Amino acid sequence: MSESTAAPLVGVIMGSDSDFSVMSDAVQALREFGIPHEVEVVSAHRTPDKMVSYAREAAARGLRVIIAGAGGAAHLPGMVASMTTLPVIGVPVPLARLDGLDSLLSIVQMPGGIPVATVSIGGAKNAGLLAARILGTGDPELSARLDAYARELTDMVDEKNTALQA
Ligand code: RP5
Repeated sequence: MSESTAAPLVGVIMGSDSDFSVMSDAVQALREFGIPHEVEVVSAHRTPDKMVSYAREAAARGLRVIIAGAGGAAHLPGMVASMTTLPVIGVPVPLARLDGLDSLLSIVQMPGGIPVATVSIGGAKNAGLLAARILGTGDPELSARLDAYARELTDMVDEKNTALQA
């Protein structure tokens, strides 16, 4: 399956194009694993109708995971999670004020029943990798590549330890 022509499995959305410098790490991770994805600005506050239709139509369009990043009053991930049963991964985007703590607390403190898997402040890379792991549960070939990636990380630490001993 070609990443560029296949229907997207992961939707990467963000509250503003100003979030893309952070959210691009999620896109990069998805690219590395050849996972078909789409990227779009969807704002809970500036485009509320679009947010509703995006969330409600996502599963029927074939998306399997949504990664939603927002900063400040970061309502996007939680609102999207309230309108779909797809797994939603929230990325707290750090803004100039409050260093992203406001974004983190806005996303992580969801009421019981509406889960959002929240990564660290600015942790879009892990959001992409978590989406890959979710998809990997039903895709042995992708799962094997995730195993290989984990081994690469181990090898890198081993090499650094070898260098420290030299
Ligand atoms: C949030 O407001 C967005 O997710 C963004 O992090 C923040 C600021 O948006 P801009 O004013 O830069 O467009 O909704």
